[in-house]
Amino acid sequence: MNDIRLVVGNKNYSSWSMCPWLLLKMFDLDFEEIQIALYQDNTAEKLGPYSPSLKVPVLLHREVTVWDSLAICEYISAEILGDAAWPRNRSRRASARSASAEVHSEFAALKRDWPMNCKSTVRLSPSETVANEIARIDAIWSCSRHKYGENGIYLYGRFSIADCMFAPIAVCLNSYGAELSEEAKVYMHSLIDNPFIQKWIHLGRREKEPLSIAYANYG
Ligand SMILES: N[C@@H](CCC(=O)N[C@@H](CS)C(=O)NCC(=O)O)C(=O)O
Repeated sequence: MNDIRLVVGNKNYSSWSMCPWLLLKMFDLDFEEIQIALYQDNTAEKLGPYSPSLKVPVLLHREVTVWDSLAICEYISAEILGDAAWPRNRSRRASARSASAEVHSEFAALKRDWPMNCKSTVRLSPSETVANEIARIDAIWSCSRHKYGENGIYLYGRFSIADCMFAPIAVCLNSYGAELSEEAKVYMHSLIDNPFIQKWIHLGRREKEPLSIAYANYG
């Protein structure tokens, strides 16, 4: 059995699963992926043995279980990568941590109204609340790129956990056609063009499970 196992949901719409999956891929860590289809009659039964929250993602590393996307990314960085998944510099690191936590705790309207759906081809007009959230994301992206991005194409130059946390948001903003500043658009495309994100989208589009009622509006 592989030392590192990651339990994920459907690639088509499990946005949180994408974050640690991308981190493991970007740092070339060998892991076993256990995929469980969400929103099926037997989903809870299948998740039960792995996930205390009955949600995905979950990381199983030797005897350790970690659930929740950001905690998993933190764990991988600290325990497996020798801290390499955060910027080294203290102020960059503080900014990257704050932005990652903000993805986790904010943007409720965007997550509800513009859920990730790799198959979607519809364009959406944002409500005022969603537009305000997109403007905040644009500001984080533009400001971080401007202030910290000189050494690469990612938010803090070198790839970090912050990019993992924003990856599903980039997929949503790209597929639903969000209006962004030039600087934010360039960063969004750096994520969308990432070969692992391309792979995730490609695999998501091939999945056959029906969309849940929650996502039916966007099917
Ligand atoms: N805060 C959690 C959220 C996890 C979450 O909501 N996962 C969704 C899939 S993206 C899930 O498992 N949903 C199943 C359900 O709600 O029954 C994280 O960041 O991992």
